[in-house]
Formats: sequence, C-alpha cells, structure tokens
Amino acid sequence: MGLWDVDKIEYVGRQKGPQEGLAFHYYDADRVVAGKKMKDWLRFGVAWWHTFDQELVDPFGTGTAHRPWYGKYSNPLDEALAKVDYAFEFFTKLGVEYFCFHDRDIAPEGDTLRETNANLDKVVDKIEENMKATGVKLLWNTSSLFTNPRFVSGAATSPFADIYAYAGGQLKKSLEIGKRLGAENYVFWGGREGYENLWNTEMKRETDHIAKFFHMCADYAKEIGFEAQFLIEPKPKEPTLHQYDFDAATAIEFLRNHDLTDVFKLNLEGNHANLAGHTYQHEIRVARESGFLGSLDANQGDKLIGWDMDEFPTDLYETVAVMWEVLQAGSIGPHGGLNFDAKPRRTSFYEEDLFRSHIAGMDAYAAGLLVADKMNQDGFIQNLQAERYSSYDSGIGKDIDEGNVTLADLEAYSLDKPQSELIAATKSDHLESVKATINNYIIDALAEVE
Ligand code: XUL
Ligand code: CO
Repeated sequence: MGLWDVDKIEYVGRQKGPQEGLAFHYYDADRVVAGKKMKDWLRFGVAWWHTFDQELVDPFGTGTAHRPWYGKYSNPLDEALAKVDYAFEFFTKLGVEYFCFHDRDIAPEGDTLRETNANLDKVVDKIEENMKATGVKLLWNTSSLFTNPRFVSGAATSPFADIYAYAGGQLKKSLEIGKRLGAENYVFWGGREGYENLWNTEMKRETDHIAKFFHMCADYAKEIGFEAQFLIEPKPKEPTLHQYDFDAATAIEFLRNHDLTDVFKLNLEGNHANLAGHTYQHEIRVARESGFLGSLDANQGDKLIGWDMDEFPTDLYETVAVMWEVLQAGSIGPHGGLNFDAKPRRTSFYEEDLFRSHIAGMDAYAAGLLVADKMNQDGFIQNLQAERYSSYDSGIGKDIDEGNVTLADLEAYSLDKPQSELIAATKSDHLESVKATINNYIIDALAEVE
C-alpha cells in the first residue's frame, strides 16, 4: 500500500492480539492527560532523513526500501521537490504536527555553497507553502556538517581552516532557513566533532574552536532575530572514535566552561544514551535536574548490537521512564518534542512500513505517558523516594542538608556509635518489589484503555 492509498490514521482504542491495521491504539491526540492534551505532551516530529531519504542500507548491504520516487527523476532537485509533497501528505495522514531536517536532507548540493544555497531556496519555498497550507510546524532544523567528504576530520573542530570557514558559511544559511520557517529549536549534533586518535589531535584547541563557532552562531541568530532554542545533541562515538559531546553531563560541563549556558539546552536520544553506557532515563534525569532538558530524539538501541540502530521505540518500560521524567519536568523542554530519529528495519521495506513504524512509536510513547501519569497520580515514586531519604528530614540529616555541620560535628556524632546501630540505620529498598510494581502499573493502566 502506497502513501496515496492510505487514509488518515485514526485512534480506534485498544485492540487485543495482532496489530494489523493502520490505526492508533493508545495515541489519542486530544485526550487530556495530567492537564494537557496527549499531543501537547508528546509533540511528535517526523525526521526527514530517515523517512524520506533513508534507503535502508547497512554496513554490509545496499538499500532495500521501496519508495515511489526511485528511478523517476533524472534531476535530483526535481526529486527533492517531489518529496516535499510526499512529506506533507505523510505528516497530515499520520497526524503529527512537527518535522525536523538537516539542510542536506531536503536539497542536493551544488558545486559551490552559492549553488547549494540556491537549491535550498527552491525547496524551502515549497516547504514554506506546505507548512502554511497544512499547519505542520518545524520542531527543529540542523546542518549536516558530517556527510560530505570535506568534513572528513570534522567541521568546527576540523584541523583545516578552510573547512571550518565553509562550515560557518553553511551554518549561516541554515539559521536563516530556521528563522524563515519558524523553527522552534535549532540542533547541533557534532557528527565528526571528535577524534579518531589522540596522538595527532590538539583536543583543547579543537574544543575552543567549536566553542567559538557556537558563539558566532548565537550572535548571528540574535542579529537576525532567530529565537529558536539552541540544542546540543550528545553522542559518545560513531562515526568518530570519540565525540566531544559525549553525554549529557559532558555537554553541560562544556557549556559551563565556555559561557554558553544561556544559549543551549540538550536534545537527548535514547540510542546515544546507551552508546554512552547510560539508560535514556539517566540522560534525561541529568538534564532535567540541571535545567538543560530541551528536546528528545525518540528511538531505541538493541542490547545485542553495539552501534546506533535508530530503532523505532517500542520498549514500554523505557517509554514509561522517559514520560515519568517528562511529567516531573512539566514538559519535554520549553519548545521540545519527540522527534523520531528512527528508521524501520531493513526488512520492513514497504512504503506502508513508514506508517507502521511511526504508529508503533507513537503508541509506545502514548502508552508510556498513560502509565507514568498513573504512577504520578498515586505518588508511587515520590513516596518511595521520600521514604528512602527520610533520615534527612530531621536530626543530623537535616543539619547536613542545611549545611550546618562540619567534619568535626560528624565525627562527634559518629565516634561512639556501635556498628549494630549503623547497620540498623540502613534499610532494604525491596528493589525487586519496586520493579514488580512498575510492571503492575504498566499492565493495569493499559488494561483500562478503552
Ligand atoms: C545521529 C543523529 C543525528 C542528529 C541530527 O546519530 O542522531 O541524526 O539527530 O544531526
Ligand atoms: Co538524533
């Protein structure tokens, strides 16, 4: 079934057994959960690069995807323009309000930056018309500073000054496009901003270069009145051996060291978290608690494969954790959303799998929101955390929290306490029961969905 044969995807309620049709079973856009419509908690976005450009290649094989534009256009610009019609039909039928793109996803490069920018202008004209006609908005745009061979050793961390300069010129145009299309955020993923080998790398020099680059971008955005929230998207490695924006904590430290905390928040991605040795929840928690939660790239990795799989998120346990963090934060970020930085598996190559994969991801996040809301209403996690730290509510704990003690006070308090008293001060957290309770919440909250 091709895009033009598909009807608008509707919410039909929970359905037991095989999920055959093209319909939502948990994502009910206008349903109010925790004071907001589902669509406003989730703010789903479609990633242009995976959905319209990805041929489903892997390191061992060429593309398997069936797409209606293959072999139809001799001029790449004509193909790019045709994809705009397809994209907006797709957004509308799926019922998502946002999309995201890299500059190089939407228009082919020319030989010079000037030619490339002219190509971009033609496609952006058409995107702008379609945005006006459909009401679909730009969650964020970004610049691909990693695909072309000129960026072989990075862009704003390249050892080659001409490449750094080109990246700046490319970025300038991208910010102008963001302004023109009303992008709510602007993302920087440092695809090759890292190193392959430390022996030939001046790490401090490279990170100073990229900090200067970010300041220039912030200055230019201000100059043209582009008010999007800037976001850094951390990833520890791949394609480089080491990427400087390794994880949330490292990126925040970088922003603090380079006077960029007013300009940036973070765009966090599930699979990137796993590559850094973290859960997705960990990365979101780090950002949330330090005020840097900006937006989310919704996908998941695989326990058995150590690379960036960009799978559509279907792991309910993880979507519950993510949405629980989001409920605590009050939103995904000031202008954040859930961008599906995800592609169907190479074996899901039909056009209709573009719908099936998005539906699976949207339902998994809607279900995660419903479960997290139930847990939140019951105060389950809040209560267990309050109980766990209750020794800080009074006595020595309160003095510690309020900063009223010295090491000498702590010594005096502890000097004659017998071991038996100290062991009695620790309590089992019954962690397995906590996990079993979360399972119960998943089962119960979803069984209630009509
Ligand atoms: C790569 C990745 C990018 C960014 C945008 O792993 O996540 O697609 O989201 O450049
Ligand atoms: Co991403």
